[in-house]
Amino acid sequence: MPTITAFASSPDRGRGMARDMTVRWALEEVGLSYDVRLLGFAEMKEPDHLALQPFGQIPTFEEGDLRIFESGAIVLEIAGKHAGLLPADGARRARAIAWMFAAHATVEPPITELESARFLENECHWQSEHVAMVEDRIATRLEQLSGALGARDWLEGEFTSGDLLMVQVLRRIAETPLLGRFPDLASYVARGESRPAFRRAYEAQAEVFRQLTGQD
Ligand code: GTB
Repeated sequence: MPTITAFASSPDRGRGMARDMTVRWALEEVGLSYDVRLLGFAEMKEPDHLALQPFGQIPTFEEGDLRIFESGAIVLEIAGKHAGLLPADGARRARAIAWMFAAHATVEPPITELESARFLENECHWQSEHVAMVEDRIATRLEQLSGALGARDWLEGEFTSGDLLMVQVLRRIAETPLLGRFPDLASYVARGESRPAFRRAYEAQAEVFRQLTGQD
């Protein structure tokens, strides 16, 4: 059974925004049971964890001799070994993998930049201009993504690990007006969140917060 790492005390208070959620969801999609090792912030920077994750972050994935980090790489490893996340046909499989890279390398960067601009630049007189500029860049990406999705439920017709990563990236702006400007993408995210595997993964990480705090 693989073991993943997650925050012992997630700053998202159980809302499934930390990246162990991505890995949990992939494991649930392929029907693989897993153990979770919960880590405090100090433990994440200690040599034992740095040997697993050079940047002192979660998530990591261990199974037998295999020890990997980076949520996208972990999902690719799971999807490559177990049916349910990647099409069998070579060309379709390659397209699904392209969407995985697109989620993390093309759509996510301006979303990460928006979070930094919002939370770390409060003292900067140019914050509002920076936020507006980054929001425009995100809107461009969303418009392009919406065009690529078209009338389909999933980016390549059937659900793949490309959709899993893309939905996880879009969830980060679900509480901003940006996603609401693209009702098709908001529905796409809702479709992802309504998958039974997503719900199981969400509940599992929310339970960590409930156990920690006794709160819902
Ligand atoms: N590229 C890596 C991957 O995809 O695996 C990024 C991993 C990463 O960012 N890990 C974060 C971490 O360990 C947790 S998920 N941070 C601690 C550190 O760097 O010291 C990012 C995250 C954290 C919290 C929220 N939140 O509270 O809403 C959302 C997302």
